[in-house]
Amino acid sequence: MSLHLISFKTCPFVQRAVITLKHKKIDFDITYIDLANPPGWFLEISPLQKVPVLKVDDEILFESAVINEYLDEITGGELQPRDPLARAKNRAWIEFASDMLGNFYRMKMSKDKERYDKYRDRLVGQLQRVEKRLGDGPWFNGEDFSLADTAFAPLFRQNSVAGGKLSVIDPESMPKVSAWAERLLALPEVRDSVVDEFEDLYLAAMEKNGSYSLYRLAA
Ligand SMILES: N[C@@H](CCC(=O)N[C@@H](CS)C(=O)NCC(=O)O)C(=O)O
Repeated sequence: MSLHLISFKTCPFVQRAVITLKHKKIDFDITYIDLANPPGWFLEISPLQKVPVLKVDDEILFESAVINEYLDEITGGELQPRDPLARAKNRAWIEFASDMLGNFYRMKMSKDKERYDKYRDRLVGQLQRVEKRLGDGPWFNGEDFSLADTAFAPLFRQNSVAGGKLSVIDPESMPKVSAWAERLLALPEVRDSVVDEFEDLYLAAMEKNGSYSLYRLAA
């Protein structure tokens, strides 16, 4: 069976799949597209016109959470809890992380303080909720590394750009989130889940958009 991931270099949703693939040491090919100028073949195969898309031989899978569950299921399935309720809750938190990624994107691309503050406040509220949900770790569900960890890790990678100068995680008030994020960022599968030029591309997109948080960084 051949697995071929269609990616955009700074997309955190694709990054979730790359982390899972690398964590499970699954062979895959990757093709990067430009979302500002998507090729016709991509628009043809991607029902929502979004990445990630995973080609499994000639079949098409889309949606990062679905792709990750599939990758896990074909390789032993240990990244989802066995108990149905625990598994459902894990899926719900993965959806929560997707909402956070949306707020993170809107925050980083905000052109003015008002909009920036609005999404930052939402994100901080969500991080505080995660703080209450976390136990003693080391992972989201305690001892067992799971798809919730691979789903949240891209958020923490984005939060760590520019040496953490744009971080919204306050270690004092969010000690568990902070420690969990550091632990995830230290994993080789997370470290190697982005291209070498990730930070340059990420910051360039913010600059092109007139991002308020970059302006704060320069001030
Ligand atoms: N719910 C989707 C979200 C994927 C998504 O938003 N991808 C973005 C890039 S990070 C995209 O392809 N955007 C293109 C568009 O919206 O036109 C998932 O989890 O896979």
